[in-house]
Amino acid sequence: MRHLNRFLLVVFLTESTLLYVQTSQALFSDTAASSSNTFSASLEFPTPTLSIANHLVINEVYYDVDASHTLDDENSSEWVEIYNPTSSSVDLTSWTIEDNNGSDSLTGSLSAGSFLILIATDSASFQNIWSVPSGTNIFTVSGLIGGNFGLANDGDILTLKNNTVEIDKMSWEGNISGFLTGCAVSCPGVAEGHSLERNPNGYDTNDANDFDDTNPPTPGS
Ligand SMILES: [Ca+2]
Ligand SMILES: [Ca+2]
Ligand SMILES: [Ca+2]
Ligand SMILES: [Ca+2]
Repeated sequence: MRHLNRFLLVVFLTESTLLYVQTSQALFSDTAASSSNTFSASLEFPTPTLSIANHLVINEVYYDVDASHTLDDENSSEWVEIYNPTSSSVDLTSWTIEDNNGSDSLTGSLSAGSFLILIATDSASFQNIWSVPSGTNIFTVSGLIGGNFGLANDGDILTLKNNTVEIDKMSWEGNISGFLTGCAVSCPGVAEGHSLERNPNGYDTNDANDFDDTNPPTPGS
């Protein structure tokens, strides 16, 4: 009788072990299937829409010039990149760009997905010190960019207008008027030789954080 009991105990233990292994395998395959399902489902989620503007934007600003990119002086070596993120060409007749103390008239047109670099020197000198993609629009403004004093390193604002309609604006450091949010006390600025650039190009939520500290700057791309 003791032998029979021992035999039954062995049979019970063996079957329990098998059942446990089968259950473990079943659990494992259920988990694997579940993970797989989750992964498949995530592929079907829509890609979030980034806030790319549906109008021209001030896309990159090189306001704090370093020695290796200085031509005659600081202010004549500054530049501003305008970007057209829309699917249509824009006629720039009657468009202006303003800083804190003056404005410049633009001219020509900017085709869809293209960049325009506003400079305060001649195009050849500019392209000697900056690598600009061929075909990029470059426009020399009258005098300095904005008003008589160029783009102040400790804070300034740029406003892009079509006639009197404000299309885009941004500011940096001590000037906090260029954004709705993101710089209540002072706006982000950059070290000498860096630029402020929208990331990605055309990204515009009217927040100071739409711009990144970019080094090296990228005029025309
Ligand atoms: Ca400057
Ligand atoms: Ca200024
Ligand atoms: Ca804006
Ligand atoms: Ca750029």
